[in-house]
Amino acid sequence: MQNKKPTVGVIMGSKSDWEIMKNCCDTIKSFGVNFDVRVISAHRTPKRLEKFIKESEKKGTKIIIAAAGGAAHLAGVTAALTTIPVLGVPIESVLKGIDSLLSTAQMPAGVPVATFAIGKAGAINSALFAIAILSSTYPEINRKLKRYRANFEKKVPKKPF
Ligand code: RP5
Repeated sequence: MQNKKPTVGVIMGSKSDWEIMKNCCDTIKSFGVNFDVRVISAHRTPKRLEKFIKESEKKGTKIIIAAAGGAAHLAGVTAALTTIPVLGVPIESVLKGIDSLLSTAQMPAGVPVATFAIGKAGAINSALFAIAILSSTYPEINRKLKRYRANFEKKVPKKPF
């Protein structure tokens, strides 16, 4: 049983990714979980990435969500630098995010990145997956996740008309 409130790191390659990643942060927030959100690029700000990972390890961040578009290295490089689990969100790009998806998902064996759908669905699901990971150790988060799922039952109509 852990008492300290957990933190999820949320990083994205550019400020332009925020419109999508806001959905991720809003979802984490709705479960009352702390998050630490930054713009960090694997190729534009590699030193910032190293510093962020060192800080995250020091403060006990449980999961890092990394979003990037195009030749999306951010999640993979992050996973290479830490053993904190990394969840990757491919951001839509000039190739409609297929490049981002493959760059994030196709990690060679040894350094995994759990990869989600392109765009908004992936942003939300990465947050919900982080919540699911945390719910095995934090009963209060588990209760909230069960409530969230139960709401689907109430919201989805039984008939289409
Ligand atoms: C990636 O390049 C970012 O994650 C973003 O999705 C994409 C475009 O970045 P900007 O040119 O909009 O800054 O590194």
